[in-house]
Amino acid sequence: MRIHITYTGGTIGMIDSPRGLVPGADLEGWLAALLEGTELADSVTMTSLEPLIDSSNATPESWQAIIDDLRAHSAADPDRAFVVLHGTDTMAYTSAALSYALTDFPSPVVLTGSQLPLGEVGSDAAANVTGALRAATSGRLEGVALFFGHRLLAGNRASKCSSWDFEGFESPSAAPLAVTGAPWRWTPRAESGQGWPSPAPYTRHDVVVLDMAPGITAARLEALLAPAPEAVILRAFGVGNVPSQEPGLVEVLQEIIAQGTAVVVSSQCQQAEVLLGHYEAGDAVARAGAVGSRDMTLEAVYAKVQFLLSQGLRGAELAGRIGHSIAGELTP
Ligand code: ASN
Repeated sequence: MRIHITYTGGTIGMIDSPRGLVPGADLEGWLAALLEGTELADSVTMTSLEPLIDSSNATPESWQAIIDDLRAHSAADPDRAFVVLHGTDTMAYTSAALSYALTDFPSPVVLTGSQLPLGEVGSDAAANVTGALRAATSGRLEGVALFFGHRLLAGNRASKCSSWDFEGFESPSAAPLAVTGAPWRWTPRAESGQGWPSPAPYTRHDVVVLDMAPGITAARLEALLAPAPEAVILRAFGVGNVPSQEPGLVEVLQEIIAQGTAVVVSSQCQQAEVLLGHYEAGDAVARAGAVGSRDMTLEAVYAKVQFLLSQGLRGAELAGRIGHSIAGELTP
């Protein structure tokens, strides 16, 4: 099977510089050596996106550049499988973003990267790239996934959980799609989505992610939300609780919702089921028109809000779509 690799940057292809790690390794040469003598030796093509970036510099436009590359190569050869090499810092945002925009894509897409550059002894780069290639060509995968450490995770259920561990990603609310071994153990994916045919391209929208903390005042929240963004993701406590006894705090949210800003309440718990009516502390924001993010990761919610804004949805219409699965990003 032929495979196309979209190389976007990240530690995997970085080298030392006086300013710290920067892209610059001979990734193509390394990959050719890695695959020499295997059945994949002559089946891989690669695009290096310009410029190669540390993924902390990624934006919705970067997500779109990957999507454009995938679609261009799929149009040329629909039987291909696809791997995206990406920095780990925002890989879970990108994998979620790709999952919404590629529900009509005919081939599986697997993202991976590494904690150590490919040139370092003991690097996790080779294991992750070969694992991603194996997953992409397995014939058992649909949609967008993320391979890291020893696990294949649904792309819109994954979250970076460690800045150093070779098992750097978790899927807190969904079982891994596969675990490596001899043989790999596969678990059928439980969730599916409604899909989104012919999505408009990602464009960058003004979305604020805001953490609640004990003692936050209405004045501070108001200042953080001025001028009003297009959408707010409020990282609240537990099942989505917001301080309800802080004078004026919920009113600030009511006010921006009334002005047309969508407010999505998520949780600071990595594993959460956001249920806004469960406590009085969450009910007030729900009555104001905020919606809960259910069991989506922050990365999945953020990318979903950017996706829906890019499709032209705003305010209550956007909020109303948050609880509906596009690509299996939440448990129904
Ligand atoms: N800063 C790097 C990146 O996200 C981290 C990594 O790839 N391990 O591009």
